[in-house]
Amino acid sequence: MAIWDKWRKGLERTRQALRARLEDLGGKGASRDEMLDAVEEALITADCGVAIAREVRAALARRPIEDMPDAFREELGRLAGPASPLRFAEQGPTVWLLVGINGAGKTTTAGKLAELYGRAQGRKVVLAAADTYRAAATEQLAVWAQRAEADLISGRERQDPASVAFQAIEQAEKRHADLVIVDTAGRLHNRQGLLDELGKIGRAVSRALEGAPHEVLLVVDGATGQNALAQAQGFLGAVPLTGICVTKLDGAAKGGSLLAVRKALDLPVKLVGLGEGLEDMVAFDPAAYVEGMAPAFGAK
Ligand SMILES: Nc1nc2c(ncn2[C@@H]2O[C@H](COP(=O)(O)OP(=O)(O)O)[C@@H](O)[C@H]2O)c(=O)[nH]1
Ligand SMILES: [Mg+2]
Repeated sequence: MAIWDKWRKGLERTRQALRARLEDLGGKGASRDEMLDAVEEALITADCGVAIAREVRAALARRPIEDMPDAFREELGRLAGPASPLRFAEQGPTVWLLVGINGAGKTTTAGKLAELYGRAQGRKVVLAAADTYRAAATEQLAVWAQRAEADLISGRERQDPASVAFQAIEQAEKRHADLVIVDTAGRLHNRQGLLDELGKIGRAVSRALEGAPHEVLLVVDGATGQNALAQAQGFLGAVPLTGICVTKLDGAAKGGSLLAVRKALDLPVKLVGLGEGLEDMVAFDPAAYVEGMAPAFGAK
């Protein structure tokens, strides 16, 4: 499937929710205030949150009425931020660390990244199973490793996750792998325990390889809408995050949560998950996002 079709299909539910609010505005002589109300409501329906909905409303209020459809798209684009490519090492293996709460989509994302930036682009990938609390977590990553033709490095059950990450990088260097993707656990006995562990993994990765990790990506579940925000904020401070991966944008009419998370964390969105399959991950493309989200005013 062409990339733009993936975006359009993935964001279909959000687009329909927006359309339901905006379709009556075209060519029917809606007043300026009716239009602004509809836009604000539509954005709240799509889970952009009240702050963003008001911000967009205020920006549109400054524009002539005939500009509103374009201004709406421009505002979404501005709030989405620029595209921000993932960082690779100049030499030796690149290391990306995935963090986020349980169920956010880390393990699935690790597999999809191994496909997108590994197999599909001719890079040799090592997947590191640093969620050692459940045997099932390693098994799940092993399935993805097989699908994406990546190597899997796993520890013993309960082995220190930081040491698994360290070993994975050592192995990657030995095997001349290009990319190491470290999957981590999302739940521990308490939040501080989790943050301490992530900090330790981050330090182990830096010790294993100068300049690593090249990305620390916070994986957030976009289908939880505004709850994604609370999830994300809980991770600030554990490890220095470099970007956001918003998963499950296909799962609900809550595509606007991406804007809320980006604004709250002030970090670039780098990746978006648009489905459960191996190829359902795309680099974030603000233009495609806006296109996928925004129905034309008045469109049926
Ligand atoms: N629809 C959809 N489901 C996803 C996406 N990413 C992950 N999932 C599903 O979310 C669930 C939890 O994912 P998992 O990777 O195990 O989360 P983890 O606990 O963070 O490792 C699984 O059922 C995945 O198939 C996505 O982009 N779209
Ligand atoms: Mg997992």
